[in-house]
Amino acid sequence: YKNPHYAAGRSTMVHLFEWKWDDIAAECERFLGPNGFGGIQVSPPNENLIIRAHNRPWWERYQPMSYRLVTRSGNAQQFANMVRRCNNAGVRIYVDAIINHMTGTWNENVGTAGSTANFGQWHYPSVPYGRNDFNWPHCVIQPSDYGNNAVRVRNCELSGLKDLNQGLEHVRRMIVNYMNHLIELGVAGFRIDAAKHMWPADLRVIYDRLRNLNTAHGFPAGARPYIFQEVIDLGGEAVSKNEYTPLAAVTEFKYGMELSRAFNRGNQLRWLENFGTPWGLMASGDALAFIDNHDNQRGHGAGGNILTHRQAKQYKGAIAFMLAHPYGQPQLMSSFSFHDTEAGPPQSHNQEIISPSINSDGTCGNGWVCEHRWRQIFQMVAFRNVAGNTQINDWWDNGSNQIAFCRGGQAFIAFNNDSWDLNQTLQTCLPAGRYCDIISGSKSGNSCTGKTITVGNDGRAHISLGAHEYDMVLAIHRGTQS
Ligand code: LM2
Ligand code: CA
Repeated sequence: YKNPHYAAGRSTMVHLFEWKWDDIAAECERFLGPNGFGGIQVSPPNENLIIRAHNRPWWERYQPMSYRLVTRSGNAQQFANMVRRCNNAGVRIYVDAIINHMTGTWNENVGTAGSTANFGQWHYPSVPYGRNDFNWPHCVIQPSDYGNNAVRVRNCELSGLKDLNQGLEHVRRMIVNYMNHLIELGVAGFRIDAAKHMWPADLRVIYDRLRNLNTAHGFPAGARPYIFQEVIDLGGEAVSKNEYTPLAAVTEFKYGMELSRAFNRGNQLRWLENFGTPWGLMASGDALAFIDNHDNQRGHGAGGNILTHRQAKQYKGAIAFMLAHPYGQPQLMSSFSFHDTEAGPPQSHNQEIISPSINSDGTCGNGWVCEHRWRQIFQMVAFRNVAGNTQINDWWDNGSNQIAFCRGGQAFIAFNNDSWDLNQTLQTCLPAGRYCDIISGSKSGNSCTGKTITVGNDGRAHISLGAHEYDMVLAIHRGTQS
């Protein structure tokens, strides 16, 4: 469950938060496929409660009404069509699976597929679930439970969301049927929402009942779904990420926290030389690595001082480090802009999601940030693909916030997060020639729109990164020789 089964030569996934299925299909064909992206985490495709009282907040999608594939992102046919088109473009789809709970109690009780429920009776007829399918007697997780009571963290309600009992055969069967339906449609795996709130032994039973990935969608015979379990573990809690790594991959929240701290100048970049397990991170092969996610970019989840698109220069620095460093399976965040932390995606008067528009320079409009289309980010996706399985070598630092390293003989990157300029002749490990920096510009025909780096016969090149430049990174690789 730890292999994402990307198409050959691909290595990075992006979370297209709240995107519609038709728009994702188009994005696979026009941008993600051609630019070497490996996969997409999509918002929950199953029916959720419509919450008009909060003007359709993003978090209504974390309140399941049933496993019918109808949401504001689209219907079952549109979902199936998206998966097929993305797989054809070489881009895999991973589903955010909400299997810990159903909705909370609300006055409104109609879902996005038209289902109704009786919250007071724990009755969800469209699954169906009834009172006996939930943990009983019901209780609500208290903040102190996280420190000392794993049973309550697993068996009580997460902020009032009705807590399913995954120990029961009927509940397991409903969840497995839902996930197997998605596998049949061609998805490559799942994010397991709120995994901390479910028993590892129950999850193991569910995972083991999943079918192999669909060979008609290009997966090898016998391939198991990629599963990354959402467990927020920054240390000191009753539930540990180590209980989940024996099952499948796990979200490594410490990763983005530490890189955000470093690129915020709360820690010197030179210390990143041994970034990984010495920092308390889980083993590389177990980790989904990311800077921000849909929760902590708006103060939900673990929160903390996480870098986002709003602090663009530092953020692009942290993302470049993530994509240049071999640790984990990296995931990018792609956001809509917001001021109100509850606000849902851009919507029309009748509360339909408004599609992103694509500007002539390739960036997005209509309220969508599309970090994945920023030149400094998507060209680093190609960098990671070119770097492949190489490790870090020829690490250089100035004893402070200027660092550089090679990925085998494939790629080279330098960072300057100091308040003075970087001007150094450094080993790039690349064959002699002229290379285009993919941060200040791109390769265009046989020339560069940004900096050109000349590598000598000894592999060395003069590298300059001014403290006040637009970006703090310089990156070249074998694919950018001009
Ligand atoms: C997750 N991971 O474990 C998601 O990443 C996170 O976004 C989800 O919370 C959470 N688990 C449940 O799936 C979000 C949001 C919460 C919101 C829930 C449910 O962060 O604030 O809670 O979705 O929509 C909302 C209200 C809360 C209310 C609750 C129950 O904010 O005040 O509690 O619904 O109706 C009474
Ligand atoms: Ca639970």
